Amino acid sequence: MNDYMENQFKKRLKQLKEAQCELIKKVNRKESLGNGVYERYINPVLTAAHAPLHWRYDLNFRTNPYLMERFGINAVLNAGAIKWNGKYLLMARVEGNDRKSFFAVAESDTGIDQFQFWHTPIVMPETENPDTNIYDMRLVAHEDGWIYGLFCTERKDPNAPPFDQSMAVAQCGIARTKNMIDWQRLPDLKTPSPQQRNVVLHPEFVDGKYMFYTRPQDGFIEAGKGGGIGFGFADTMEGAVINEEFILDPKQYHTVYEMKNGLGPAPIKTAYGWLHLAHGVRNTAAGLRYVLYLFMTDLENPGNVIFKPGGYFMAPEKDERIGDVSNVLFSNGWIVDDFGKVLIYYASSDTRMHVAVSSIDRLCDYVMNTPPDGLRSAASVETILHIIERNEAVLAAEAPEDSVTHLVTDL
Ligand code: M1P
Repeated sequence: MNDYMENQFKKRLKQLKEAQCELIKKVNRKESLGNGVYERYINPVLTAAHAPLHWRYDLNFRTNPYLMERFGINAVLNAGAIKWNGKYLLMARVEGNDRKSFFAVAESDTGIDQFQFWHTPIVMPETENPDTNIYDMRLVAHEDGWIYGLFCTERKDPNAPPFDQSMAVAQCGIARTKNMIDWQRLPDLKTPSPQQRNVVLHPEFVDGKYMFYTRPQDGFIEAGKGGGIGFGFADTMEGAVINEEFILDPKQYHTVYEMKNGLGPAPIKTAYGWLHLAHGVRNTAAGLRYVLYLFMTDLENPGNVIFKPGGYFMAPEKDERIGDVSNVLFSNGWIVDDFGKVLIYYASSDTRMHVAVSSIDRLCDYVMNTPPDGLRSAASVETILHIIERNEAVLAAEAPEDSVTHLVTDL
């Protein structure tokens, strides 16, 4: 009987190893026809199934004869990203079946596939006020020489009445490293707002100070009177304090960021301005819908928005729509690669990670030339009429047999 069980154990272990190896080695492919702004890659780049077997299973026959999972992983999402020593690294939010998230680095040679987790998760030191949950790290190689990780630290609200076990407080945790392995925890960011999430560090000093993008919020879920994406300055990272927050990108009625918004990764410096990726949230009968949008701020004054296309840049599609929190795209990591290529890492429905590819040129073109939100239906029609008018000469010059548009126009 024992021999039989041991053989079953070995067989199952072999199958588990083969399945994971096949998943990790899978080559990814670009979608054939994107929208011209970016192309999505077809397979998710990181999932719960990528979590190493030695994190999840006791691999000893004597203590785990059924080879059952001892620590389940529920989801891998919202990853920060950085290119480090020629490798593409994702600092993933790994969420266990117990709902607690932690950070773990997955590495790839290509940036678009074959991501593999490092041997152990990140051991993140705590402050004197221990974190209940940590998630959504933004990685920033700051010009001061450190790599900073800013993330959300969540703790139970000390004022929660006993009947409410869900009241929490979100704040910005800060840690830094020089090698991506050993992290030095710094005091949490202090701001005038009751709660903070989606805080991002600007990669350069501004007038000799550290600049932070913030998202002031009244409660754990509701941004409330916290008006949108804000910013503020601190003198030091070793006990960072923002005394005043300014709103740079307000939430606005009847837009994709009507309910709340938050900055994604740290902005990219381009010849025209700082390129920002953010998420916008609106409410629907089916719950909150999270989409991604872009805007650009002034090079000299990064708190001043100079271009902002209307609507979303990316929204959940096909399988991306479904997951633990459905109808959500969220991004907190992108990498500028050689020749101006940009790898945009995003999570779908709080469940898995994907990548889309674009370039600095294309993203700047998109941000600078996409019409802004006219905020009324009539303004949208006016925008389309203007595009048609500009196309008339092009349409007139086309041979009818070459043009689908002509067929439609002729009907
Ligand atoms: O569930 C969607 C997202 O909700 C939060 O984002 P925000 O603070 O903007 O509402 C975060 O908890 C994020 O992790 C999550 O993906």
